[in-house]
Amino acid sequence: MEATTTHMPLGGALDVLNRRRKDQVVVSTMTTIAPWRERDVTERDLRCVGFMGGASTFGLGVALARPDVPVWVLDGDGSLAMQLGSLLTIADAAPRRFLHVVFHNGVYDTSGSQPVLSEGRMSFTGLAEGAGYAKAVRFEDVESFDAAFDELLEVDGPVLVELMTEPVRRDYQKPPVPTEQTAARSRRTGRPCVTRWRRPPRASRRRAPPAGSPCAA
Ligand SMILES: Cc1ncc(C[n+]2csc(CCOP(=O)(O)OP(=O)(O)O)c2C)c(N)n1
Ligand SMILES: [Mg+2]
Repeated sequence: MEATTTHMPLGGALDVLNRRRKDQVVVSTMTTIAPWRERDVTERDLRCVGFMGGASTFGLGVALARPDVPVWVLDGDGSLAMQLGSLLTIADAAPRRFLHVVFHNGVYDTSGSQPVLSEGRMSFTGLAEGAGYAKAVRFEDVESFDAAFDELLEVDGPVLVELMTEPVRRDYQKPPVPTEQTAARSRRTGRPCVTRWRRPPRASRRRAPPAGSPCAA
């Protein structure tokens, strides 16, 4: 029988981390940035924005500069997939107090929920073990992650934790599939096959005009 994977909510996973948070430097990226910021923000919270795949080596730089400070990296699966070599770099440097948390939601959630390559077949735990991490563990529910977490913090790193999480932006509007009409036009003209789509209005654009503005009702 085929084993099915269950997925935990992102918020529940972040709560487990936040409850143990002390003096660690935490590098967040992608869909973890906003919800982590809503929790306890300190001057030790660093954000890796846009630089896809850079969070883990950014964290490694901090760990090498300050071996006395524990570093947690909250990484995206698509991001890590883009920079798999960073696993070797981190394993080779072997920072002792380094926790690499990969949020394995199966998609490039931030950019529109496209599936990550080889989803359902690959394992970041396997990749990290193969690269030479001291320990790598996968969790599918908040409770088992919570129960194992304190012990993991005692392990000499680098440690990778792969959290099977639910994507958060299921409502993202994807561009429509080209219609037969646009495909035929493309074949006729040799121009790219593009179907126009309208971006949903930004919340800021929907805001009511300020009182006194000629546009105010
Ligand atoms: C080098 C590079 N390529 C593409 C992008 C565009 N981009 C921004 S976020 C993102 C998806 C990130 O996916 P993942 O790391 O899985 O994080 P999630 O959004 O699922 O939390 C992409 C493709 C980028 N920022 N940098
Ligand atoms: Mg992802």
